[in-house]
Amino acid sequence: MGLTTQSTGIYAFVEEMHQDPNFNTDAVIALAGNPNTGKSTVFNGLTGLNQHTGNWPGKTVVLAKGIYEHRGKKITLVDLPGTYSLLANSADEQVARDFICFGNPDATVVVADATCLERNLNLVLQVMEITPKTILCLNLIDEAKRKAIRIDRNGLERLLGIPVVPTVARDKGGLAELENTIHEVALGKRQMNPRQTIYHQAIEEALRELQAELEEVLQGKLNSRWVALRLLDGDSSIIDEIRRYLITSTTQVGKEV
Ligand SMILES: Nc1nc2c(ncn2[C@@H]2O[C@H](COP(=O)(O)OP(=O)(O)O)[C@@H](O)[C@H]2O)c(=O)[nH]1
Ligand SMILES: [Mg+2]
Repeated sequence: MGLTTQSTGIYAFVEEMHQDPNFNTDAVIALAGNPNTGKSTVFNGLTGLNQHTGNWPGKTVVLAKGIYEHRGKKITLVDLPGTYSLLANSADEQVARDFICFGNPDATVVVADATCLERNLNLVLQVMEITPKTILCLNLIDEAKRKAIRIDRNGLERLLGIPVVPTVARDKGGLAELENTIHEVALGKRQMNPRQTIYHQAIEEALRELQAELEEVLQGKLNSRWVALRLLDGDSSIIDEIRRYLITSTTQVGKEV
């Protein structure tokens, strides 16, 4: 099956969301993370019963979106399928990737398991490569404590250059701070400066050349470094998706927030 935008229904989903007369939101937030990190617990903790579950158009991927209010702003959360990577080897990964890349979220929260941070950071770094508006929700802090794992939150924030919020989602611990952080990042009240992954010198040189050319074509619609990396990867599914996005984005996807 061709891995196309139509098959994942990204535009159908985003359009449907914005055209819904009841949809009245100030920011859309993507919730990503490895399976079993507590994503749905965070999602339920923030949105309560104010949510809707359905299948991603054209796929058997389950997707939930929900709304909550914070400091007078309506925030929409989209609970993406659990994924270990965004390199799109499966329908789940593709949906998560497409929403983060092409769905125009105002921020992306990556929920990570604090007991195995190293494995979870792979996805965090991939998301940071796509969007500077990335927040790390360090969940299962209670389990980490039980295993005598201590995480230097400030050190991690410094190293990654993104906000890090420790949570115990099952007890709603830290969710108030997560709401504040989402608000600041999504509404542009916090300066973001994510650390970039630096590749081998030859790759960095190729990236510089490609980026210079891409800037003109992309006109700020997509992150040029990320697109250049995908071109170097030669990942045809994402290249098709980027092409489709650039054609359709001018006519179809308009942000109304
Ligand atoms: N101990 C502990 N368990 C949690 C926490 N957050 C979620 N869980 C549990 O972890 C399991 C997976 O959570 P879920 O939200 O379904 O994860 P998802 O697959 O990422 O959506 C469930 O049994 C939750 O009750 C937490 O902060 N601490
Ligand atoms: Mg879940």
